[in-house]
Amino acid sequence: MLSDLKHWVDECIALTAPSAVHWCDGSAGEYAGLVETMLKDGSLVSLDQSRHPGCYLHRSDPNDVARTEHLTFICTTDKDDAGPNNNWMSPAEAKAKVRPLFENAMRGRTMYVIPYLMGPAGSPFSKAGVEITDSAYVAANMHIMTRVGQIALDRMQETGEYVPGLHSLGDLSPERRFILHFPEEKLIWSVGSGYGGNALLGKKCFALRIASHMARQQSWMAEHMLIIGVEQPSGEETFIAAAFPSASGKTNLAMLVSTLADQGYRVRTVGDDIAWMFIDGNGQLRAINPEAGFFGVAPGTSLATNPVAMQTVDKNTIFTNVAMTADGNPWWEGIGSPPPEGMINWRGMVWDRTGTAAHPNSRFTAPARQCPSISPRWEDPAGVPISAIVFGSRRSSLIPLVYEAFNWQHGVFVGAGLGSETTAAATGAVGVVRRDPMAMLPFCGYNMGDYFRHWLDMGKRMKNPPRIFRVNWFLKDNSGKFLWPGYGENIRVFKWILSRLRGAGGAEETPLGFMPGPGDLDVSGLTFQQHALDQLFHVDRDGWQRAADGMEQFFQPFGERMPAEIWLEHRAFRSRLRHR
Ligand code: GTP
Ligand code: SPV
Ligand code: MN
Repeated sequence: MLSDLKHWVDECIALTAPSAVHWCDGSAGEYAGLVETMLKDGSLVSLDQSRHPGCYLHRSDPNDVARTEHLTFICTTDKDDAGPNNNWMSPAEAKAKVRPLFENAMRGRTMYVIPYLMGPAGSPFSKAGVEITDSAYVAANMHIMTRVGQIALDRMQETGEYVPGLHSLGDLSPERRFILHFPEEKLIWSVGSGYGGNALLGKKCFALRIASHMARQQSWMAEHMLIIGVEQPSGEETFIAAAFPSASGKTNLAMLVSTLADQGYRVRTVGDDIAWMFIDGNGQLRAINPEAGFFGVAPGTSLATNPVAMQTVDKNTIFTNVAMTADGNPWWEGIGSPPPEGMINWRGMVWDRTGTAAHPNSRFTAPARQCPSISPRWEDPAGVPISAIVFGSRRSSLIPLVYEAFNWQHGVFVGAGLGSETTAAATGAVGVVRRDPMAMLPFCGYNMGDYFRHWLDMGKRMKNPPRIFRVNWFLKDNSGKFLWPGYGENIRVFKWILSRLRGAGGAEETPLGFMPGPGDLDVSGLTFQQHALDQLFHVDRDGWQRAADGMEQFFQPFGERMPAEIWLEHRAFRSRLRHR
């Protein structure tokens, strides 16, 4: 196995011609060396070490600040296997086109070879990858986001398997940027970007796109989901997985500080972005967090909205594209303090107060183990049992605060029809509603018709499939203000969800699903106008018919690959909207 790895690395050396090769061992000393290298070459700036020990700022190229979905490809032999949800090139065409961009790309640069493990040590569900990169920033981030070194080599030796990923910054030009996935040979090529999901290949490329393809073949699931444990007054802990599109609330929900703590409701963090889920011998769905850190959105994070994240990023954190105060502290819009004089913006220039000081997609990379709400079970090799799946998204109108699907098949339809307003996490327009099934549109490594089929099949293989819920924290009133306070108050919605799981929670049947009736949602202590509550649970039948049109338009191109069950649910939904 390791000779196979050596062979691939030698090939990459011949192709990219680095001036030095460094095999990463994942040690603290190695991380310190990476930081030192970057401080010297200016790609990291040291923040105030007395207030933020071990914290640094990286400013990426202004053309390289978010995932670039239009430059991301699934390269399968048959175009239909990638599906209408993906950009496609044949493997041969992709390699012919992109290989020249790797030729001598590392000349004068150090090549880092990073063996990494996705998932906890000792878990049968964890998987190894190797990323080759010419970016010290990527290597340092991989140290935080994954488990690097011998632990990964051991796994490769045991299983004879790893997912290779070749990455080069290239010249950072979007004209010569490609993020390529070869699911048939489980290979990743990424060139021309040093940012987040484009460059940290363990994350979206492996743990979602390649892993989703493997998961379908091997009957498990790789999903864009957070994982939390919710404790209720009895002391019992219920684990829930929740899918929200990029920059739409996963990290915040994963770190929720309950406003109902005095009633005994509390949340613990297992993961904030990705869930790998498996059916155990008893037919129970279980989830692990394949990551070891958080790559979270900075703007909007404050002591009021997410105190847990604020504490998590106090130390040992790499900030990317945030602003910096004159005294060397990180700053972003929504941090909770007014912008001080002399601020340096994310471009590294004195901020003249035009535009935002921090980039809207500025982020922090922090180790999960230093998160105050981290669950004692976050590295449980057996994973945690999942009792409910929640789909959420960012919609300023139409979608009520919460409802429950009638059953698994209906829930799969609810997830498949998910629409969300686009965010700054990917380049392109922001605030445009698009279909983003299961929050996986940018991340499903194969035809989504087959993906819906896989969801339906997985439900049949489980003894008690998790109940499925839909939430929306982002409804706005006519003046553009959020109707729901969100953040820590979202625990109220989870209190209702838990009561539904126990068979105790009241609900009314609506065309959408089961919704809390009057008095079923605990809003005690919140100052709410009745009409605001009415809006949070309003079912706009005409608006939903138009949404059903949008789903139809999205589903149609999948043709034969679209499961009949989804169309059946679609017709039943339309009919409920007309009649009930
Ligand atoms: P990715 O890391 O891109 O996958 O995003 P994410 O889903 O983890 O999103 P995150 O939790 O970082 O939230 C993104 C933005 O939504 C932040 O600016 C938050 O402040 C905001 N947000 C999160 N939860 C809520 C909420 O309950 N209400 C409102 N109004 N805003 C929220
Ligand atoms: C997302 O966009 O969903 C992220 C950030 O979690 S990135 O790693 O850049 O994909
Ligand atoms: Mn994400």
